[in-house]
Amino acid sequence: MRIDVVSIFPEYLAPLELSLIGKARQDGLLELNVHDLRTFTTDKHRTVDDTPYGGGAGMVMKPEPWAQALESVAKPSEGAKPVLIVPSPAGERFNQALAYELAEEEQLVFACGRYEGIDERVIEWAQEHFTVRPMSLGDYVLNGGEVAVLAMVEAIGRLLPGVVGNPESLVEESHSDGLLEYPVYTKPSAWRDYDVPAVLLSGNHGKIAQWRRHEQFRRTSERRPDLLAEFDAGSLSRADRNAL
Ligand code: 6GU
Repeated sequence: MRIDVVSIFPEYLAPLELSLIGKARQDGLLELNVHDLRTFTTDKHRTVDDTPYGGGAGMVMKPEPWAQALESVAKPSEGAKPVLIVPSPAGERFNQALAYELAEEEQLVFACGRYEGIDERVIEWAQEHFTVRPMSLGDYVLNGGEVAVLAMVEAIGRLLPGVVGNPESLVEESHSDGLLEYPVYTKPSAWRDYDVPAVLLSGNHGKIAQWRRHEQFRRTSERRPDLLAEFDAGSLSRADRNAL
């Protein structure tokens, strides 16, 4: 996969050189390029923003630097349009299902807006060259798209083949099956006034699996009842019904 990020703060993306994603880049599993939007301006002051038509607070990002930047990074392969992700609190909610879907793409381009956002005509124009996906992390406001890109690139990048050493760790994690993950424990079995649940020390693997499934449902209904409402009851196995 190839990922291009366009931002006026390229240094904000430096953490993508670290840890799992940094290693994936070094290993050639992921090609990731960060571009400074200002290099696509043509005026002396390298202007990227201006006042909003219709009035109001704040500044809006000018369209032409964005068009220059996006045209320069787009690498359509075999006629397939790259996906342009525009981080915005006004976007579609990003989730694990979308991470899996986007992990299948040849190229992702992230357009990090700042200020009050990017001139809307860029979003319309970009549809000629990209599949455009405005995306939000959740219902709160960040100062710009950069932090959201860190989150989305990590969520997508770890799903690429070879990035996570043991692919089994992707199976039994929160959201992989629409439920939250069960709680985990390690040694010592007695710690301060707290004991590890006895079933986990029993060696009974059927009982352990049932307990873990039950904890997944319990946690999900307590913390994220919205997920449980979406959970497809039709897909419940006999073991799930026993765990409920
Ligand atoms: Cl993707 N961008 C911004 N600016 N704020 C957000 C967000 C994205 N997701 C939640 N808040």
